[in-house]
Amino acid sequence: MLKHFKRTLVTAALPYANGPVHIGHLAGCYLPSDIYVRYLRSKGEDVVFICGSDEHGVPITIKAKKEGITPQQVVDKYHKMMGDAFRDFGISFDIYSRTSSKVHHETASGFFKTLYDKGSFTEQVTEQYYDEEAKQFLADRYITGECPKCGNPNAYGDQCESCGSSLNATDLKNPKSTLSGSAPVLKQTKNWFLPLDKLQPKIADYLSQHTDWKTNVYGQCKSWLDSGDGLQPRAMTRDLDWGVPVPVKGADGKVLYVWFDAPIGYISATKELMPDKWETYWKDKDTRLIHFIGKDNIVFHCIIFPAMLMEHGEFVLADNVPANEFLNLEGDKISTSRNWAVWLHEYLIDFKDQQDILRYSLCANAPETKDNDFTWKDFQTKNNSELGDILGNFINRVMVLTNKNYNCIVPEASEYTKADLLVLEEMAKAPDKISEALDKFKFREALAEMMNLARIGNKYLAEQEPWKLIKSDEKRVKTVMNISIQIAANLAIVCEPFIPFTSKKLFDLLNLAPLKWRSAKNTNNVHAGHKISDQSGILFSKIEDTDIQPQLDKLENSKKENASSNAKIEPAKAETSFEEFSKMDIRVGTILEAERVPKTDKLLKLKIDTGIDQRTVVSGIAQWYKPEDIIGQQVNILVNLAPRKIKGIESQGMILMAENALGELSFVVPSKKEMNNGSNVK
Ligand code: B3M
Ligand code: ZN
Repeated sequence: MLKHFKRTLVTAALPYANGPVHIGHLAGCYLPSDIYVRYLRSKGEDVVFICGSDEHGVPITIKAKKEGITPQQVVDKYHKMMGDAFRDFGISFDIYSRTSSKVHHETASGFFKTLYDKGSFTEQVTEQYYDEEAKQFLADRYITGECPKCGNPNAYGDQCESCGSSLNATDLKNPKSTLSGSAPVLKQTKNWFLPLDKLQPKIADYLSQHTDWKTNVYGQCKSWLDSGDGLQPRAMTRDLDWGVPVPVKGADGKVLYVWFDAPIGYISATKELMPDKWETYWKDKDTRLIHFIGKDNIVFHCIIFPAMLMEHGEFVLADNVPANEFLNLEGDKISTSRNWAVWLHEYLIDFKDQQDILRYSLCANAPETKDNDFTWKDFQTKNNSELGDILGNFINRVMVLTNKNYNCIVPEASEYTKADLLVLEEMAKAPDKISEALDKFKFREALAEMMNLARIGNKYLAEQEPWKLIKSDEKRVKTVMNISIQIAANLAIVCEPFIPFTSKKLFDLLNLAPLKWRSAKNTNNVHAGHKISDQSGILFSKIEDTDIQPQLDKLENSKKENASSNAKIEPAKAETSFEEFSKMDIRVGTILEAERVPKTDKLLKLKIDTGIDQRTVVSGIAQWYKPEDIIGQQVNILVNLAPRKIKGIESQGMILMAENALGELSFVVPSKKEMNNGSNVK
């Protein structure tokens, strides 16, 4: 049963400002939160939507090192880029703040101080990993090793992204510094710990009130609480120089753990947005707090942050944490470092003003209950067969018929037939069906219900055939068109949370000011006599194979680049002598004839002028060169290699080829043309 709250505070995970935004971010967290908030706004609820960049922590300093710039330059660059991408995709945050802001530093610092003064922390000198080469403690992502829980060999010092466990660096097996690659040493240092072990009963109690959470979220939380020794104390400070300084004596050179300060960023951003009213949103128990996140952030939002808030005592706790699973891309994990991603800013260059296609296809494929895959083929299908053929087609028919028959004036309906009453009833039911799904964070289902209304409209038109009836029963056509226009208007309302750009176009086509959710139950939002636009109603144009091929090519390139940059350069072979080398007789030659060796994929039979003679060589280059393209090609050929039979052909020598990491072959040729056949290579 949904409890009623006076207001809703929606947060979307603060993304690290260390790279541009990709479709995985959008599908996992920002799109569902935006849909939800737009829906609540449309219902006229009091809702605030908070986000911003997470600008602290090791992900930022690692990126700075990689790019050869300062952490501040990193966050300035990406904060702007990310904010722009979210805005361009219609992610309607009320504020997109950042954790390097003054308000945030003060808020996070103050929060820590409050807990410190209450005695919430235990001060402990522990042994932490230290990199002697880099002269630095190795917190969080500065250290990797084998996860003690699932065996993932690349777990971080604070978390395993494979199984979601939160870890302490000293839990890792075979730890390695990501700074120098060396094995770290242990060194003593003082930090402040949140005794999660002691707080476990309170946290367990909190979670037990939320058995209604998504099963993937509740299940994860439950398994931490129930596993082995239960929750463990966790350091809330770090020996690092980038972050919010620890505001107590004896903490020089230490900053707050990024997962301590980042969620407080939600509070700081609310403060910045509403300096006078923020407390109502965070402290009044009539606030419903909802965190939208990806699954790797569950432990921090469902256990650690609530524990911090409980210790503080003044704040409301999350009422729900609808975390999504991960989105893959063309069957492979999205990865920034491998450039295996669709970047939002790049998408908008190739698909200008087409945000809604991506919003639609990501929502239809949202990784709601399990990881899911985005493919360009599916993107094309979603556009062509759903947005275009169903929604677009319906709207276009409505616009064209109204323009043609009634000069854009909405005709009057007269008596309703059974079919009319039925369609009106179905139309009025649509918003509740969508609401029901959205209230449960079932975005895919909600989207399908939205599209279903367009289907209903299409079916109605197809059955009533106003284009035929116009000759025999003009009065009837008026009723049919009136009803169809009502469906179009209601579609404009209910599609707004999902595809807001299209909704806006639709209202413009209907020449209506945007209507709110409750109006979608009405069956007469557009009155007879109202003039709609005479513009074409084509909302979505076809996406051709040639439109998506460049995207697939881009990914193929990433794959190639990765293969070559990851390629192991073979170590040098054992030393040889000049005498040994001089035994090789290598000459410049020219290919005179070339043909495929039948029944093989790789082999070409070549006739080569070596300057000494003309001879036959069988060479494995057919994948890379067509016979007709290489007649006249100069080559280097080892002429004194003992003859060998290959596929029944005697091969008298060997062509020298360069081979790259992908196994691609290329001729090695003299760089000046004047090298006659027979010239020595030495
Ligand atoms: N920056 C992790 C992430 O970007 C982290 C989220 C913080 S939410 C308070 O996935
Ligand atoms: Zn693990």
